[in-house]
Amino acid sequence: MTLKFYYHPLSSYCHKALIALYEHDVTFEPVVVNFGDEAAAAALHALWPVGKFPVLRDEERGQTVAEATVIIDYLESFHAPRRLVPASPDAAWQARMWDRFFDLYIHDHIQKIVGDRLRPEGSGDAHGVAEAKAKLAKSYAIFDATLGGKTWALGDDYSLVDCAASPALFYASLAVPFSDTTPNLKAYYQRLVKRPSYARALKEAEPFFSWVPLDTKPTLPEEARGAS
Ligand SMILES: N[C@@H](CCC(=O)N[C@@H](CS)C(=O)NCC(=O)O)C(=O)O
Repeated sequence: MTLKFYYHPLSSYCHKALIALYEHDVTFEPVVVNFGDEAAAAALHALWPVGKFPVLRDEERGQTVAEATVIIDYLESFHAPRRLVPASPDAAWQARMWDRFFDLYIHDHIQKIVGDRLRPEGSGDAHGVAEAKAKLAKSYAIFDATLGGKTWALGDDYSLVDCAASPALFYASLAVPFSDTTPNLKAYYQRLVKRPSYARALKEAEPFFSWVPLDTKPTLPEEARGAS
């Protein structure tokens, strides 16, 4: 098989790229990396010394591709028939901007909160966590206003931004639940978890949900039950 996807079913940034693989219905070999397994972690580092996943290895083209957004771009350039990054220049820069928004202003904040729970006893950063939670609430409000009545982040077509938004919102909402002040966001989230590509990724993550180091553990959303 020419494409190998290094990931873990629970990892949020891996979900982002996995959604695109499922959206495109691309054939690939899943390689589950458990960081607790030294050999598996070393194999990932050998491919991508940064040591983070997702990583895509294209054996046929001899390329190693890291960073979820870049993997999505790469799939579109070489392996996928349809576009998750819109072709029109105006829609394309908006897709890029909101992709950055979800990574930097939602996803990274929930990573900060989760990361804090993994720190050794006594070395937590309570101030940083409180700040991250406040920033999440602010980002929710910003996106709720931007989204308005649109079905997907950019309008009628499911895009890169929706791939980014799905895991970011899934995990962020465990730490900072959506409130009635962001009804557009709440309804959008329900559409995201029902999308077959994300419902499938969530179903595959479900056996690992108890590993999430937050007080509120994830549960498979009702909308994602029955996904295959
Ligand atoms: N900017 C990267 C972020 C990737 C990332 O943070 N991956 C996490 C899992 S969600 C990871 O590999 N964590 C392990 C580590 O940092 O050691 C992307 O967009 O792909």
